Amino acid sequence: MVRRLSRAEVAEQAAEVLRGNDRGSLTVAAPRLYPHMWSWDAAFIAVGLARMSASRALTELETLFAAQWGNGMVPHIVFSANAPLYEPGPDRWAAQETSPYAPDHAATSGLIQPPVHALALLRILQAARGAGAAERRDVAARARALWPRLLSWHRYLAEQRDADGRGLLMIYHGWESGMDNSPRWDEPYADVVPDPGFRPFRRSDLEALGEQSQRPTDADYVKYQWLIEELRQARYDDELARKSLSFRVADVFASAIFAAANEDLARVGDELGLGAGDELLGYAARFRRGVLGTTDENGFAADVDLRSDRTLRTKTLAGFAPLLSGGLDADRRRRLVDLLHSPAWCGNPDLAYPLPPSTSPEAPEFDVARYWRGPQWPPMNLLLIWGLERSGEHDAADRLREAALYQLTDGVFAEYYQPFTAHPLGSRPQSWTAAVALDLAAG
Ligand code: 9WN
Repeated sequence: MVRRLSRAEVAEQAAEVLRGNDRGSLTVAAPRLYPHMWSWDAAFIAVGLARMSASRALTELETLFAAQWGNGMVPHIVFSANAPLYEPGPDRWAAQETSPYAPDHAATSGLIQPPVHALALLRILQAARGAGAAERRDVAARARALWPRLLSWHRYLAEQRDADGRGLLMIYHGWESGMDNSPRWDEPYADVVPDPGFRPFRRSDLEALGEQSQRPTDADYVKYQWLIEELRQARYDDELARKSLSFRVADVFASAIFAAANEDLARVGDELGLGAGDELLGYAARFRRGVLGTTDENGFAADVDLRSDRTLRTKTLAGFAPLLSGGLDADRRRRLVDLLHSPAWCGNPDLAYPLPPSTSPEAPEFDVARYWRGPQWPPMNLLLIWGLERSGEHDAADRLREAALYQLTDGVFAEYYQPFTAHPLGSRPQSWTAAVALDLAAG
């Protein structure tokens, strides 16, 4: 029998995890498997840290954005020195040698991850309201200094990742979605054919975790590594990448996050007395339309393979994207929330907790243990909770919040969970899981 922690114990132990993974000005995503800073992890971590200290939470975003590229891109990994081996490491990316935009003071990857950062910044400012006057003033001043970097990140995404203005972000790699081996990408990956002479590198992930059945397969990994090679050959140049890469997909979930992030960044800008509100709300509207344009009769959204222009209708939790971006009419929003509660998702009778699996148990690709192909991921629960709240679906948000917190009362803070047995999987303790636990426990 697992001993269940009280809400206060969850908060206490989660804070302990974040302190243990804190390296001063950044929190590593996980001590062994991911010993560096990851972009969207950092945003979730900041949301959790804000429950302890708004000032320290802001430091997390400052560290990430200090590694921003000259063209506004925020890299998906910022490498820390003297960390255990992680492949692909800085040598593989060779960012500084390859792109004029890469910063010279930080080693980074050359990909992006979903833009959750403005959602985090808004929450940091909200947390700062409860702090003393000196911290409040300090956080506001630093947020004002950071804000132009978020604006240039959003401009990069709108201009370079949606060059034709359809309101959907183009990604160059499954890693850019943050849902690496999700069935969302099976079809586009079928067209990725590594050069026969290409030598893939070490599976540091398997060495750290020792559990092959919970990670992407070797066949997946060769493609992941090959795409980095292609991107490096394109010199991380977006114009070239848009034409040449063998993986180019419109990511509907990241696009919905981006719509929400533009609204939140506009709100932060307003609060801090900064401009660009119209521009940001314009992006929000464009991406809201883009997401809605992919939906079916239930409001369930789809990705698009931009090389073949095929719509990718897989049953993954990315389909709930419109809850985040908004704009569904009341009928379809009702149907989408009903779908979320149906046996295909949270209402599945075999689930240990009524939380959305990353892939529907009714989908042929569903796998109980393998990474993004079935397990439940705490930060995704939080995103859906936020989406339901944004959509005015407060009862549904509360139900999800309660189940999400209960799952984390096992005190393990695992990367992901087996949906039928609630068994903790992947790396542990995982920082963003602890951060989500802290946020949920704070209520
Ligand atoms: C590749 C850090 C990251 C998360 C991703 C998750 C996983 C990396 C990996 O770990 O991706 O970026 O090595 O598998 O899929 O969402 O940000 O926690």
